[in-house]
Parts: sequence; C-alpha cells; structure tokens
Amino acid sequence: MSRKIYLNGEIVPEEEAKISVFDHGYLYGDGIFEGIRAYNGRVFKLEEHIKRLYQSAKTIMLDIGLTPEEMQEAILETIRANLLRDAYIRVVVSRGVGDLGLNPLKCKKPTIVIIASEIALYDQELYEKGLHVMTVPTRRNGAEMVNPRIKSLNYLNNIMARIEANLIGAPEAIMLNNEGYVAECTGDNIFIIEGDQLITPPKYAGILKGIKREVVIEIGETLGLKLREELFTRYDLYNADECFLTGTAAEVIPVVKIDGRVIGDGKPGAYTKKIIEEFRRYANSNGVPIYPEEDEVKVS
Ligand code: PXG
Repeated sequence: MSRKIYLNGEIVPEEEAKISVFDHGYLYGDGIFEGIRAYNGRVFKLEEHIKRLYQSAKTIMLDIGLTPEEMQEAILETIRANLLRDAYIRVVVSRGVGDLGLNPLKCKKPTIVIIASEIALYDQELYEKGLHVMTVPTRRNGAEMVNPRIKSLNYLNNIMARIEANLIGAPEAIMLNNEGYVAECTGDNIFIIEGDQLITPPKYAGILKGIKREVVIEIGETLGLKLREELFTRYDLYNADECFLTGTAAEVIPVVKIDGRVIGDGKPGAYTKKIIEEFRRYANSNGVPIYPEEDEVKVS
C-alpha cells in the first residue's frame, strides 16, 4: 500500500514525494530529524520530540517556518492520513533547496518531510534472550564538535560504527568517546545496573539526550533505583550486574554479553525485565491522542 507523506505542507502519495538533488539535506547533510513512536492510538512523548527538534533547529540556525503547535498538527495529520494507531514517525527538516556551494544563505526555505509508517521491531526473542554487543573503534564525536545532542542528518559517525558492528556480526555497537569513556550506541543510549544503582553516561560524555533515556530514568526512580549520571569505562560495563539499551526503535532491550564478557548471569536481569514491563505499560497508556474523538466516546 502506498504511504501518504507530508511534504512542505501537503499530503502526497509516496511516489510523488520527491526532493530536489540541490536540497542541502542531500548535498551536505544540512538538516535535522526526529524518530517518534505511536502506541495504541497515542503519540509517545510528542511534545518532548518536538521540543528537541526545535532545539536542534535553533542550534544549527534553521528556521523551520512552522510553530511547534503547527508541527504537532502536521505530524498528527500525517498519521491520520495513513490510518495508523501504532507507528514509527520520521520528521526530517533540511536547510532546503539551494545550489552547489555549502552556504546556507542559498537556501530560501526548509524542506519538511513527515513519514508515518508501520514499525519493524527487533525480534521478540532478542528481548527475552538479550543482545550480544561489541565496542567498536570509531569514537562518538565530542560535544565540542557537531554536538551529538543535535539530531542532525550527519549520521556518518554512527554509521561507521554500525559498519564495524556488522563486520563482527553484532546487532549494535557501543561507542566510546574520545577519552575512552562509554558514550552510547549508534541509535540507542546505554545503562548499567550495579546493586541498586542505575548508571548512565552524562550528557557531557557526548550523547544524544534520548527521550526513552529520560523515561527510563523516571521508571528507575519509581523502582527505588538510585540514579548516577557519570562517566564509566569498559571495565564497568563488563562487571555490571545488568545492562540494557534504550531508543526509539529498540524501546528497552537487555544486553547479556559485551566484547565476549557475560553480563551478570548471562540472562536479562530482574530490574531490566521490570523496566521493560513498566515501559510498555507507560507507553501504551500515555501520549497525545491521534483520534481524540475515541477518547470522547470512552468518556461518555
Ligand atoms: N542515541 C542516538 C545516537 C540516537 O540516534 C538514541 C540515542 C535514542 O534516543 P530516543 O530519543 O529515541 O530515546 C538515538 C535515536 C531509526 C533511528 O530510525 C533511531 C535513532 C536514531 C537514528 C535512526 O532507527 N534513535
């Protein structure tokens, strides 16, 4: 079935959703994006994703040309056009059509694309058994470079790391920062658990401030875990009681082996399983309704 795509204010069939080869998103990776999920008729953490999109835009001096409220409506409209209740939503805003030459002054207005699609999840088996992941040579770019907090269209740093993971047959790569501290994975944040401590790298390690990361920090508190946002090394990874990753695609997924070292007893840990359960419960009952009239029906 042909998907309906939002392209610069219009909803068009995917065959007609075409972009100029002079778009600076294509020529230079000059742009930003968000990956958002909808569960059970609700868009999860929509305001937070829109806020991060506008913070990325502000940082790269890109005027999106829509208010955050208009962006929210455009996202909901795109999901409705595809009649979806569970969806993966990709919002891409590029600098727009310019000419050869990287000067963004040549781009008069941004290109805005919203895709709402069905989701391809990790295999359920991996949630039950856990992932075997590896650290890779490519380092996460530092906060003093293109800050990883900008969700930019420049993902080559992470793609190089993913290629290295592919070469050794790992489903995800752990990236260290330039000082050798653990930063994050190519599309996920990372957590370890030691006793009752929930430990995750701080923002200044050079990471994307993941929205699932924030949700898991909240869930951790309700489970009595003590949060430590601090730098740690591969030694800490190998000797952790539990480890898991968080992200839009993976949600919360256990890690049971890192660089050949078995984590804990080699099975997803008790806290990790509880966090996955709580995350699913939270995600299925929170968010901005896509079809508000459904809620009204339920109330009456
Ligand atoms: N770190 C990085 C580098 C990411 O790109 C996350 C962490 C997790 O953030 P959220 O906000 O999702 O909890 C991400 C985001 C995709 C895709 O479509 C997903 C991400 C990035 C790029 C592509 O599969 N995840």
